Amino acid sequence: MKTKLITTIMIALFLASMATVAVSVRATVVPIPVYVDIKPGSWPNPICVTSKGVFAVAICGTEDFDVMTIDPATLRIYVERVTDGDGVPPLRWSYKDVATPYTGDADGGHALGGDGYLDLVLIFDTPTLVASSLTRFVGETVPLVITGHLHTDAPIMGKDYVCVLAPK
Ligand SMILES: [Ca+2]
Ligand SMILES: [Ca+2]
Repeated sequence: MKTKLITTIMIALFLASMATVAVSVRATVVPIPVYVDIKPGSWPNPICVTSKGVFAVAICGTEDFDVMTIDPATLRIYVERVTDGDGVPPLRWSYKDVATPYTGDADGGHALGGDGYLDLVLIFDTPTLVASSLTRFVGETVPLVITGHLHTDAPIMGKDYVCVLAPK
């Protein structure tokens, strides 16, 4: 009887350790990289720290990536390596071809518009982003990161740069 109890406990411990392994494997899933264009059709992407408006960010569709697979409600934007809160969620979104993936130097960009592939266009509140982290970067070009999930739960990540302007 006692042996049976010990065996049961050992099986339970084994299953618990397997569950821990499964959780840690899930947590280290590498996000799918996506092309992001802040202020589509414009480069560099200026954001004034006293702006009261909104700004658009496109996640670019490509021949191999359908933006309809993204779950927009899961998306958040934040300054790379700055972790004040969990990032800013979009106010709203729509689907329109307004951007072209940029494939040049890491911190560059272009002012191209649509390319024939549908994009996910997200609208963010500028004061909310500024308040979350941007004020400390006036005069600098900083990377903004967007993270979120597809409807399948797979994580995605992309980034683009903004030029942070002082009040005029
Ligand atoms: Ca842009
Ligand atoms: Ca496009």
